[in-house]
Amino acid sequence: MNLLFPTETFYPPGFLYKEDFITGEEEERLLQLVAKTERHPMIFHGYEAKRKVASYGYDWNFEKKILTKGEPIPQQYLFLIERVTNQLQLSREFIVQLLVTEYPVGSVINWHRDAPPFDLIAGISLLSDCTFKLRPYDKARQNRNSTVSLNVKRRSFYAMEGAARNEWEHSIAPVKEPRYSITLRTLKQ
Ligand SMILES: O=C(O)CCC(=O)C(=O)O
Repeated sequence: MNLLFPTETFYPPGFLYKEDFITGEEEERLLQLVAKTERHPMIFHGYEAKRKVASYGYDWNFEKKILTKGEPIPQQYLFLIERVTNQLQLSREFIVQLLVTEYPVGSVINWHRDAPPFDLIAGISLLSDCTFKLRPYDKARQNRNSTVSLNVKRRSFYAMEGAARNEWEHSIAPVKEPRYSITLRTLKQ
């Protein structure tokens, strides 16, 4: 279709997206770090998901609905945390969790809002792109046109706060190639 005026991608208020947030070399460094990290199957609302995770700092247990404090965030992730906090104009001490997620081919993350104790969520994508979807959390606001579907690229960064985090939910469609993500979170005050 040849549009006279290019259409701008709509992002829900509070959603930020930046491509090429890290270089190929930095991505490689992070993938090597992730490869050395022990990842365990994600249990989400009673089901073992296909994806695997490793959590540092605070962790939300979806089964027991409690926040626990685990291993500190390894120093090797500091450059990434600083890049994210500089981007968001936030002091780096506010980042209380770093979650590594491995998505084997075909794995998904179903519609959800983030865990209750966390506030801002930032995600860095590694190795492959994914289809990232957002839709209003309130069922009454959901309709045929209310789902926003984005091609979130490898090496990109997204952040969700405010309405995008609280009034919208998100999901990732089955990945066509292995994907990793690093998710950083702040705590609600
Ligand atoms: O992999 C991603 O980018 C999304 C992660 C996510 O939604 C979550 O951990 O709750």
